[in-house]
Amino acid sequence: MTEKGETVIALLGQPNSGKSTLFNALTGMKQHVGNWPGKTVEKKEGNFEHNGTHYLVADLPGTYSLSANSDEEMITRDYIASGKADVVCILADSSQLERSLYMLADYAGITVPCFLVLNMSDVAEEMGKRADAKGIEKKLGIPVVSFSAPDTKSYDKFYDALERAVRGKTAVDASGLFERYEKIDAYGTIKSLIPDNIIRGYSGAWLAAKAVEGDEPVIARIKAAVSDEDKKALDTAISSVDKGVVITGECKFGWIDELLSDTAQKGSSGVSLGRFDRLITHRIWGKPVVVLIVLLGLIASFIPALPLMGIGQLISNIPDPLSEALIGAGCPAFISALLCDVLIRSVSFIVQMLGFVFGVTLVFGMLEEIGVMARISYVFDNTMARFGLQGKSVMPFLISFGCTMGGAAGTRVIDNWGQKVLTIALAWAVPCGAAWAVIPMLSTVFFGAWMPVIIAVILIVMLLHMWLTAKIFGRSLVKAEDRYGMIMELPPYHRPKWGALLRYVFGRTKDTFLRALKVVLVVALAFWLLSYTSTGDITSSILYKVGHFIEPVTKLFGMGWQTFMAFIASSLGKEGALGVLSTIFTGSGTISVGSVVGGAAAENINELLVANVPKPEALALIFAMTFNMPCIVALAATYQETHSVKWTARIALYYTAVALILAGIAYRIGLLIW
Ligand SMILES: Nc1nc2c(ncn2[C@@H]2O[C@H](COP(=O)(O)OP(=O)(O)OP(=O)(O)O)[C@@H](O)[C@H]2O)c(=O)[nH]1
Ligand SMILES: [Mg+2]
Repeated sequence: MTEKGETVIALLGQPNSGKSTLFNALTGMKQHVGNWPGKTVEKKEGNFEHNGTHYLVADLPGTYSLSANSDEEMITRDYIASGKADVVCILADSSQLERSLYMLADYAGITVPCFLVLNMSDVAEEMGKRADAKGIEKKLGIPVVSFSAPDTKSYDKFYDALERAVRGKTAVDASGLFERYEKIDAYGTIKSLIPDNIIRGYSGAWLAAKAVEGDEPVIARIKAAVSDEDKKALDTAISSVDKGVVITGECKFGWIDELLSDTAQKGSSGVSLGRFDRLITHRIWGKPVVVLIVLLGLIASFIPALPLMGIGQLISNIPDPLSEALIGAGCPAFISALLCDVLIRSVSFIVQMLGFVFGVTLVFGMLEEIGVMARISYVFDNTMARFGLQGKSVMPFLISFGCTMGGAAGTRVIDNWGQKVLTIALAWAVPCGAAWAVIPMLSTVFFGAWMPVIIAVILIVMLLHMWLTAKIFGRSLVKAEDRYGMIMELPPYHRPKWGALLRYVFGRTKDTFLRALKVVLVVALAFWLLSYTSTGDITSSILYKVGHFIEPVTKLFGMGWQTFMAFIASSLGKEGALGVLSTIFTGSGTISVGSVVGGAAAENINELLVANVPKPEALALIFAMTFNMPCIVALAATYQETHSVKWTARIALYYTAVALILAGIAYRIGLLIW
């Protein structure tokens, strides 16, 4: 119970059992959900109310058991021992019940009240598997529900089980399991040496089983509570056990089998290798097929972009007539320029890019939900090992297509610090959601139908960049003996849940819109102010003076001062570049350099850009922006995950330098073409 009187529920379950899906449905929050294990890496809390009771629910990182193998498992165990949770909701995946009930077996002996949710009942049903929740409930003595977390209509069952568990303070009846433990020689001795209640919520039976498994933190706690003599007896008993984890594991699986013997139908086998799995795990065809899927996915992402690009272009036609009308109506030039040149043009840009964000999130969200992303990571496990990384590193890369910050945070499942830093360093090279919004749009503006070619080249450069970065940093970060692959398990396929997926995609698009609006407006406003002069002569503005001063240097990288300013702004967030472009190149009003540079009577911002920025320079800008550091937030996340100022700064400087070099190369190639 919290100070505010909320009842606290902890969600416990193996990775990918649906904890975050349940959490989101209960709280209305937006935790990352996807069909691969290890998404939630940090405890998240949220609130909800039901029948007048206020609840606080904690979404814990998924763990396979409650042993002390990893940070996540320790977080989970400590949370339960902290006494914060009034009730623990244990989730199991009904489509692979035998395996996923292992968590329940490992929980047995903990006295914090609990209930069991047999999630993914729809997936199980499709496989012909059926579990008798009532029968299991009778055997376990705790409330058991069988349901499907994305199906919000079926939540009555869930709330009912929750209330019964809280009211009845229900604990698992695991006598059958303990009987099996009793047959282990050392177990009885160890259990008799453990005083009562040394860790809140953990029974002597649970602690003894963990001690048999050789669980160091538990053994240390027991030793701290007993006499020297008992300590010696304990050591003798523990050292007499060989492969304790295997022995208790057999007890747990035996108990689960017995539990399910007359309460569950097995159905077809769980994770069978489908035709698709055989294809992508093929020695020769696997990788090309996977690369093709990603490329097709990207191309498909552009389809929803087209209508929004059209709308954005229409919006960009508003400022000119509007500012004329405003000035005609006696509105001060400053205000009219602020409204038309900063606000409306920024919105026009943002609407044009949102279509891409929507498309990429939808297509890749769907692939992730189905389980394709997990398979991609599986296919590249060996390749990753060659770069000194783990198969687990692939997911942060793929997440980085959406958001580099998410990618950096996702590296928390990588237990080796050097591999983690290297993964983040490489993830920076992956163009993020904001880049996918800005780059295709600018490429279309400048190069029309050639946009897909530019995107393809960017993807190839990205791979080369990652390869080079791994070569440069890999040696000092990852020792040769750590260069092994670590295969991620293949989750069963899921049919995408369209409702939840669309909610997620619209949510993401909305978040991006708001973020972009903020970044673009702030940057546009700042640069507009810097370029504002009362006389209307841009050459006397601060921006122009600074720009001209540095231009000899920026020219080396193929960029004039205006585009270079856009590059600088893109370090804050890729959308920032749009803010700069829209301010510096706007055609109306007094502050325009558009007419100064190009003299073109252009109608909207896109035409102004084309009139004022030569194609080679545009290409330079596109490469500079794409491979620039992703954004300020990604920089902060990198520091947070690496805990190293040195490495964060090193990566940031390296990326800035590489971006500029790539821009210089792109410019020179552009000169040869145009
Ligand atoms: N068909 C179906 N899919 C589900 C159900 N519950 C969850 N999912 C899907 O299963 C996948 C895993 O769900 P998550 O909620 O992310 O699982 P989690 O337990 O939080 O996973 P980690 O954070 O990685 O430990 C997602 O693709 C969900 O959309 C269900 O009842 N039926
Ligand atoms: Mg989760």
